[in-house]
Amino acid sequence: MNTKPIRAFAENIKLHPGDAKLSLVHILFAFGALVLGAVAGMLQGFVRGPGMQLPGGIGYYQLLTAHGVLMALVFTTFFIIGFMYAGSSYVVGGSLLRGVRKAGWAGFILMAAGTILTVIMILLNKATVLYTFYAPMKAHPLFYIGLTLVVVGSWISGFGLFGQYRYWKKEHGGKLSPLFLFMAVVTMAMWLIATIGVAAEVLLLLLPWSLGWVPTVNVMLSRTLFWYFGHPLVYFWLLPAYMCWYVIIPKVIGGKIFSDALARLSFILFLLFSIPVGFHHQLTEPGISPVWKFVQVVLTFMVVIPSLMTAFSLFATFEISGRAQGARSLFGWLKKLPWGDVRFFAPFMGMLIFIPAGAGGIINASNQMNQVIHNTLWVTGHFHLTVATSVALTFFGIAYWLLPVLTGRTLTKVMNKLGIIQTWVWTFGMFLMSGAMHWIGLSGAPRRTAYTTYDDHATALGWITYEKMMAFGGFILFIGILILVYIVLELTFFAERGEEEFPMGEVAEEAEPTPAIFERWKLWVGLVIVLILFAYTIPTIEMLRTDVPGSKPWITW
Ligand code: HAS
Repeated sequence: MNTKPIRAFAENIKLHPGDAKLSLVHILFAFGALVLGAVAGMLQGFVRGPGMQLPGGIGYYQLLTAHGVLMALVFTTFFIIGFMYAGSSYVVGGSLLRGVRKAGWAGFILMAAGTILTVIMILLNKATVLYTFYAPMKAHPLFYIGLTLVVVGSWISGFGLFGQYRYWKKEHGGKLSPLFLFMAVVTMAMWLIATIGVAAEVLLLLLPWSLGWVPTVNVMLSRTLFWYFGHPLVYFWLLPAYMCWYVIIPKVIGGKIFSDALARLSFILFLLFSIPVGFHHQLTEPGISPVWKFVQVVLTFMVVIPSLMTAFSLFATFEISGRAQGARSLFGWLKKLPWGDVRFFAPFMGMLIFIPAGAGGIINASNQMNQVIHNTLWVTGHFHLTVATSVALTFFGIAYWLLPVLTGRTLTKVMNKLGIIQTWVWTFGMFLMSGAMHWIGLSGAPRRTAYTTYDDHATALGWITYEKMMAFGGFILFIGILILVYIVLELTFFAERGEEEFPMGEVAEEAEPTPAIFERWKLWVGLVIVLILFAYTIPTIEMLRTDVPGSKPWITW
């Protein structure tokens, strides 16, 4: 059976003040984490140079841990949940159920408490284990407990969104759900299934070992559980950016969503294929048979497909909207895009950068080429393009209109202009930093390594110019953060009062109806479980059965 997507939302939907407040605290907390993480990031860039020392005995790896945890785990998770709660409230008419709002608050409090605990442990130098917290490096138990609270909090928020979705379906006699809400449910479902891996890692392996209850840890199994979670984690960052690209951007450019069905299909494909692929982060590790690595590499190439579908859909949206506005020539529609509107420009730069960033991902996933780039700065360059540019610029672009919506203010012309400058600064800084990382990564410069010239080895000496370029890029990015903070404060507390549009896109009249099968959750979740069992059961049994000695804890800092 096919069903018609929602073609238009009611005029002037205003968010319930409780929903606006809930979303606002998430977004502001996210930006607070971003600022702290950025300070750590800039400082660690500077210690990549001869004779550079950090004050107060702060270690490079301690900064790197703070930077990774605050940026990759805290900034993203809080922003994503804040955005999804606001958008879901809008598409259900402006008010979430009271129980859902309460779940949102409970989730926020747990996540905030967990973050504070985790950050305290890092600042006390008791958890310098980087954001991947690889065993056998051992952190203080409170670090793991803090991270557990963050995950449990996010589950509660996710259950809130599931509850809202179920209620909407019941109220509307099973009709096709709003696209935004559907996407939020897929994102949180993927997150829930993925975080079971990291919860198992922490609760069954790391915490008992860190508390001294067991003497050793199965390193291979702990890493495997981490990457079972770690790869879908990157799609947990990406999918909310895609929500903006699919649903928000069409409205901002004065067009319509090209195809509701295509958008839903791409999200379902992410749900299916983003989890059983963690081995592509472990291609060089022993203890996993090459057959299972190969299987997961094949599945990795499956997860590229929904991104290619997204690219197609975006080009179609841009072209159709440009032609509807009078563009005639082959590329004339490009001129019709609202280049002066930061709500479009910042996410657009994110999309543009995602073309080389995604190509880099495909290189990483190719078994042979992975042997060249694994554990080098190339990988650091890759994720600064994907998450720190494509995703981050999209989140900044969202914040520029969402903050005024939540605070009852407007995105003034001056702030819009400053946002465009901020986007250029960010893109330029990242171009320098990430470009240098990619380049020296290819000649073997290792990642996760403090500055060293390896006894003045000629190859390592050749990296120095690029390391300076990385530091300079990092400094420019910090300027980008300062501009961003100014805009965020202005839009939250000082900008002119007024009504800012919530740019929620509507589906094009000529789009095909959407097959109802996309909302058959038992089918999709069942298939996800089958794929996960297929990709992980035998290798996990091998890891448990082989006579692995296990490792005692190491504190390397
Ligand atoms: Fe990745 C490592 C493979 C995407 C993040 N990745 C990482 C790490 C992070 C990360 C954080 O296979 C390091 C983890 C660590 O600490 O060790 N990655 C991929 C592949 C993809 C990919 C195949 N990664 C991402 C995304 C991330 C992210 C997205 C964050 C958000 N990655 C890997 C592999 C490794 C890895 C290996 C391990 C390396 C190692 O050995 O350690 C794919 O999903 C990419 C598909 C993307 C595309 C691009 C589509 C383009 C679009 C834009 C359209 C543009 C438009 C603009 C419309 C095919 C959608 C219009 C333009 C006009 C001019 C009009």
